[in-house]
Amino acid sequence: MASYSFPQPLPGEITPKEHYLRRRTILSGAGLLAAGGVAKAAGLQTHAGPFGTSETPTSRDDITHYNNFYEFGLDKSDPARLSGDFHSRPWTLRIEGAVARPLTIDIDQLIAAHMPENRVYRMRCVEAWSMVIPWDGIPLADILRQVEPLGSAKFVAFRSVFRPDEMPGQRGGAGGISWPYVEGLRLDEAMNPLTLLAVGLYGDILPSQNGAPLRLVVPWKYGFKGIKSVTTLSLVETMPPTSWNQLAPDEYGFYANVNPEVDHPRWSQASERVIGSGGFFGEKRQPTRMFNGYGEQVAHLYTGMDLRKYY
Ligand SMILES: Nc1nc2c(c(=O)[nH]1)N[C@H]1C(S)=C(S)[C@@H](COP(=O)(O)O)O[C@H]1N2
Ligand SMILES: [Mo]
Repeated sequence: MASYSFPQPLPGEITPKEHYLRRRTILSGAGLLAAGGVAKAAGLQTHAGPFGTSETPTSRDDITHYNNFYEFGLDKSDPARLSGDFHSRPWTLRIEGAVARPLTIDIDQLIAAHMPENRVYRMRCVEAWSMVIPWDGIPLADILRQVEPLGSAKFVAFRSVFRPDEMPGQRGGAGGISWPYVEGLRLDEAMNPLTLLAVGLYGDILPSQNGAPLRLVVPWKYGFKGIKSVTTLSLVETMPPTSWNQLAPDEYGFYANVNPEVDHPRWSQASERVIGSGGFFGEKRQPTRMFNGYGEQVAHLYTGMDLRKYY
């Protein structure tokens, strides 16, 4: 496999370009560019949702500068630094497969049809760190109901975008992942009220490094299930392949439920590093909770399953 490398932008280029792209995204997102008018709103129109947490959200700066998004590189700082060429608008989402009403829809039409709601969720990466993230998103169940899954549909397969011209990590063998990144959920997991398609963060349009223009959020599972920059959902009959499972099946399962009792083969999952809690004595560690603390809402999905076998 080719060694992984990417071009480095000059430091002076980064900020102005990001600002420009970000501004353009917001304007077109609000449908204001064509009119040539004055921008009235920079944020998303959202409403309060039924789920939240009392924990203090991680800072916007940490959420947008400590990322895993291998399409832009392996380092946590790469997605923020190297996503300046990525265009998240216009964007078409396609929902197909075993559904009565397949759907092809522009992201901003989707947002207009389902006003995003605020969901503050804990996020636990399989690498044993965590954040608390104020997403704005659309419950996946609302969109799936609209396409009317057929009785034969048992899983949802998700696919990310493939744009090596805009995503430097896709031009090399970043981490050995074969592009595009793919993920999957059982249909009942996808329909659970906690499962969200996020389109915003802190009330603003989702930044590229967090998976613009829409990414999956499944808060009781390890972060890698939260596939970014999704283009296609396909309702299927059999368990779909998932990127991390294909790469290292002994380390990353299809289910990937947060579980402090089932260690990763190379490290413990009993506790987690809390990003942004760092003071003089370093970041705080806290115990990891079963299903990331969402057991009341999701434990019933796994009744009778051996969670050591189905990790
Ligand atoms: N397409 C794609 N989606 C992805 C990844 C990726 O590399 N590519 N990384 C995953 C991992 S490992 C994590 S922890 C989360 C990180 O999301 P965040 O950067 O918004 O916190 O995104 C997930 N979704
Ligand atoms: Mo992760």
